[in-house]
Amino acid sequence: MASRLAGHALVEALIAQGIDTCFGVPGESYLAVLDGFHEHRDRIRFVACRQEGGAAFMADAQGKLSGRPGICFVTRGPGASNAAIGLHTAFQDSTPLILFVGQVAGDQRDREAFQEIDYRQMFGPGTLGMAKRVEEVTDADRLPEYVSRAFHTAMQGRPGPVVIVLPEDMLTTPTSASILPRAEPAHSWPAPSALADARTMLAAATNPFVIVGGSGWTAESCLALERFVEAWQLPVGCAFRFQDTFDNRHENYAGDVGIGINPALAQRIRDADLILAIGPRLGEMTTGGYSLLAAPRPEQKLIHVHAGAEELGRVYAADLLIQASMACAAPALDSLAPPTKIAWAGAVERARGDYEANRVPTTVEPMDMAEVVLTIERLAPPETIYVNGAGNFSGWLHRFLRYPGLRHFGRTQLAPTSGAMGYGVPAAIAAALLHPERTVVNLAGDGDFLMTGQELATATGYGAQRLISIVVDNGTYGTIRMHQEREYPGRVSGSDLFNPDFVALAIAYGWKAARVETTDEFEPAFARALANATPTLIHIKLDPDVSTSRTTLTAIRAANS
Ligand SMILES: Cc1ncc(C[n+]2csc(CCOP(=O)(O)OP(=O)(O)O)c2C)c(N)n1
Repeated sequence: MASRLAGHALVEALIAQGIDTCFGVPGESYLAVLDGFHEHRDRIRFVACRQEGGAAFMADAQGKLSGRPGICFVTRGPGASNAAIGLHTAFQDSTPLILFVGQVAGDQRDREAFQEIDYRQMFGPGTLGMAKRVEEVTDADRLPEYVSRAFHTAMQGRPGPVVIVLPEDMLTTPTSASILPRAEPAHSWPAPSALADARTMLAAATNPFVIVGGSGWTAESCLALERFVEAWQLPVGCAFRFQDTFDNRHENYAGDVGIGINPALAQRIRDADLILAIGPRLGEMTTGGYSLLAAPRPEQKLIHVHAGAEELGRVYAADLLIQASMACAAPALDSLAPPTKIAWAGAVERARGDYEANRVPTTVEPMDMAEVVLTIERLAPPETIYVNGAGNFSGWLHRFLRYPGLRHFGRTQLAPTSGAMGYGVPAAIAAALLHPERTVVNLAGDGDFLMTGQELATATGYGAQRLISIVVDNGTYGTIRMHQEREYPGRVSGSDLFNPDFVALAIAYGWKAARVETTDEFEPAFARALANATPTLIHIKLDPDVSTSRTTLTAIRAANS
């Protein structure tokens, strides 16, 4: 292998891993890598973002959409600090991601040199940390080894983020190291005895319920899941922010198990005698604050299937733990023959009835967010990718949108389990840049949107198309206002927002834009946005009293008085 700068070798290693797009903000600490991107510009592109938080969110979206690590490059101290939110989001979402951080040169090390940080300290790794692995490459000849390890680590077991630290002088060192082959994640199959136990427990149940989610699903495994729950007549809920794992239009789908859960579904889960959790890590939002499933020992029997050994038994002392990757778990479950008589016959229809009833909106004047979401679903192409950040506005998507299920079009939901505001704009832009053939719709709150709104420039600069960002402007950090009205009625503090003219702002960034103040105005505005080649922002004015899809601030105050 001919000698070249280690910075160039790193870009070659990424190309060998099948990466054609990286996100980042440049820094003088990794100029040799940027030069490598120039060298190989016909095979890989570096998308220069406006803030590292946005770049890291974009890489998270890339990881979610591809199932392989999303790639983010940032400079030392300030850049890495900005990127932390994306790393944390990828950790809580179990998204494969690799964050490359430029670092001071080796001969400056440990002096608190310009922008120097100890990234092993900063990012973990730890069980509550921000990264699965943090490594610093000091030997240019071993760079390919570190890249290969990072890809395996990010994808295997419970997927997650890995940080690789790149000292400046290492990147400018010539190396003739060979690039290692593309990393494919190792899969684990359920042990036959565990599978037999699962069948015994399921067959003995009277009222079982399935919760699916987490990373590592493939179209084939989702199809196998569908066959399994059909054969066993099992109702299925999707874990928080993994609502696209199972087709929401399927008759076995019972709803999303997360914030703002359908009360009837919550009751169904409490009443179940067996919960079969396939893939989710059963976090706080999916378990209703560890109350639907009491931690550490739930009332219901629990079978927990997860790819990461470290995740099994971490919160719940389950009755049966099965370590398997989702690509293998679902086909294995699909091989289990159901009993001839199903004790819970009719449960699917009852659960589906509750789900359908929950999708019937109560009319709200003058702007009905439920109608907005139903209109989006009616008009948008079936393979549309839906994106949201964090805030009460996202509840309308969870309740009213029917995600197709990733067996049809891969992932159609990009949303942060971590509840990171600002996720939506950059994640949507990444989706649009990576999948120009698909429509991308981002629903954002006014608070959420402006955390990363400057990335609109990235969308324009890199020619994003079929991208629609809808800003729900209620002039407040509405979620916080809701909590304030509950806990400290009438004492509004720190939650009011001053907003710019969102339409003018979007136009300034080269987007098209429209303002909508009544429900009727939304459909034509959205239809025009779908027809636009350029990205389009739709600014929705919403009365701040309309707090969630279920309640108003007035009702919360009344309940308090
Ligand atoms: C990065 C970040 N900062 C703060 C919060 C706390 N937080 C959760 S929701 C919320 C308000 C969201 O406001 P907005 O986007 O306007 O949506 P709304 O709740 O009004 O629908 C805040 C501040 C958070 N989740 N993430």
